[in-house]
Order: sequence, then C-alpha cells, then structure tokens
Amino acid sequence: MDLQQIYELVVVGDAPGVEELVEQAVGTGVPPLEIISRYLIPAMTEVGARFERAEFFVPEMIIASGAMQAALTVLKPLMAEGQLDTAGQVVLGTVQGDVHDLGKNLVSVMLEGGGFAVTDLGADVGPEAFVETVREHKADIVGMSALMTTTMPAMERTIQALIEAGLRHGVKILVGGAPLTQAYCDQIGADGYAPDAPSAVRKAKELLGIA
Ligand code: B12
Repeated sequence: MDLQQIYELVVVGDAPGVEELVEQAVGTGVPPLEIISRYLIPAMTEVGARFERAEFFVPEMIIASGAMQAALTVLKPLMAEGQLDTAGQVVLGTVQGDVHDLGKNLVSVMLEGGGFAVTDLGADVGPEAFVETVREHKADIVGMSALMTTTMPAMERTIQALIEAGLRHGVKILVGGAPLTQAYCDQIGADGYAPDAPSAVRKAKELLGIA
C-alpha cells in the first residue's frame, strides 16, 4: 500500500478514507509512531501552511483536523498497549483562551506511547484547572500548549498559580506550540521546551532523568 496516501487524505480531510488506510497500515505492521511522525504531523503542517497562504480557510482546516483525529482514534489504543509501567504522570492542556488542540493531541498520544500516564485537560484550560489537577494526580510534569502569541502569557500565569499553590517545586513544566521558543521558555521560568511531538517525549524523559 502507498502510505503517502495517508498524508494526502489528511490534507484533503477524507476522514473515512484515512481511518481505513491507517487500519490497513497497522494491520500490515507499520508502527503507529511512524504513521504519526511521517504522515500525520507533516500533513497538518501542510494544512497550516496552506491556511497561511490563503489557499485553505477555516472549514478546510476543520475537515482536515477531523481526518487527523480519525487516525489518532485508531492509533491511540495501540500506542498505550503493553505499557504497564508509567514513566510519569503528565497533566496536559492548551492554555486559557486558546482552542487549538491538534498539536497537543499529538503530543498526548506520543507521550502515552512513550509510557507516560497523561491526563489531558483539553483546550482553553485556566490556571486553576491546571493547579487542581496537578495536586489531584501528583503530576510529575505539566505540559502546556499555546498556538497564539496572544495566549502565550497564560503559560506564565499558570506557572505563577502553581507557585502560589506551593506546587511548583514538585513538578516539571514543559511548554510547546508553534509560536514558542526556548528563549520564551527560559523567560517564563519553564523547565523545558520541545518543538514537536516526538521531541516532547524525549524532553519529558530528560526532565525526569529517565532519558
Ligand atoms: C488549525 C488551526 C486552527 C483550527 C484549530 C482546530 C483545532 N481543533 O486545533 C481553528 C480553525 C479552530 C482555528 C481557530 C483560530 N485560529 Co488558528 N490556526 C490553525 C493553524 C492553521 C494550524 C495549527 C495546527 O493545528 N497545526 C498543526 C499541529 C500539528 O502543529 P502544532 O499545533 O504547532 O503542534 C506541534 C508543535 O507545536 C508541538 N506542540 C504543540 N503543543 C505542544 C505542547 C507541548 C507541551 C510540547 C512540548 C509541544 C507541543 O508538537 C505538535 C506536534 O508536532 C495555525 C497556523 C499554524 N501554522 O500554526 C493557525 C493559527 C494558530 N490560528 C490563528 C488564529 C488567529 C485563529 C483564530 C483567532 C481565528 C482565525 N483568524 O483563524 C481562532 C482562535 C480561536 C481561539 N481562541 O483559540 C493564528 C494565531 C496568530 C497569533 N496571534 O499568534 C495562526 C498562527 C494563523 C495565522 N497565521 O493567522 N485555528
């Protein structure tokens, strides 16, 4: 089978087609991680690029996202399989005011594949919700995603809320999202930045000293 078709069908947003191809691919032994890294992430990057060139508009993006989610629905249970020991507890969310969750969802799936237990709070997550969940799950890592320059400051507010709640010392803070940089990570006092989902897993392990 032509795996490149997975990429093509995500870009044009053919969810049933993507689901079928991904099922076939895993059936023939293609590793889920390879499907995500080689086809799904590049496809969503291309969708983002077309949007920026005004070749795609919001409806096309939403349809493409649906196709990527369909692929993740097939892959997610396979990635968590056989992971008895957890590398650590991660609380993950897109920060307040920001609804972009596609990249965060990829990070979530990859972290689970890497042996982490992930509590995904979804998108538009306020500082209080992060704080409460970190306390409740005794999280090792808080992962925050922001896709807009206007929502990046919500990361700093969340870190401040963790400090005020006395939880900062017990948790590592990992940040990511297209507008983020290592410099911004350092500026707000986070512990780690990763530019994509595969490196997010490496960074998470590094932060916990299990790299
Ligand atoms: C898809 C998309 C949408 C979709 C979101 C669907 C969804 N469910 O997520 C919809 C249509 C809903 C949308 C809405 C809006 N969007 Co929009 N959107 C995008 C777009 C095209 C792609 C984002 C994406 O999904 N990329 C693909 C994923 C796979 O990549 P990623 O998110 O970067 O994630 C990767 C890494 O960053 C990293 N990562 C991500 N999170 C994390 C977290 C951690 C902890 C780590 C370690 C790593 C990590 O790993 C991921 C996988 O490799 C971007 C443009 C762009 N090129 O980024 C604009 C963009 C982000 N949107 C933008 C805007 C302005 C909006 C809107 C305000 C309306 C509008 N004018 O379009 C609303 C925002 C509403 C809100 N309050 O949030 C702007 C933001 C500008 C800014 N201020 O910075 C952008 C940059 C487009 C632009 N150039 O104008 N959008």
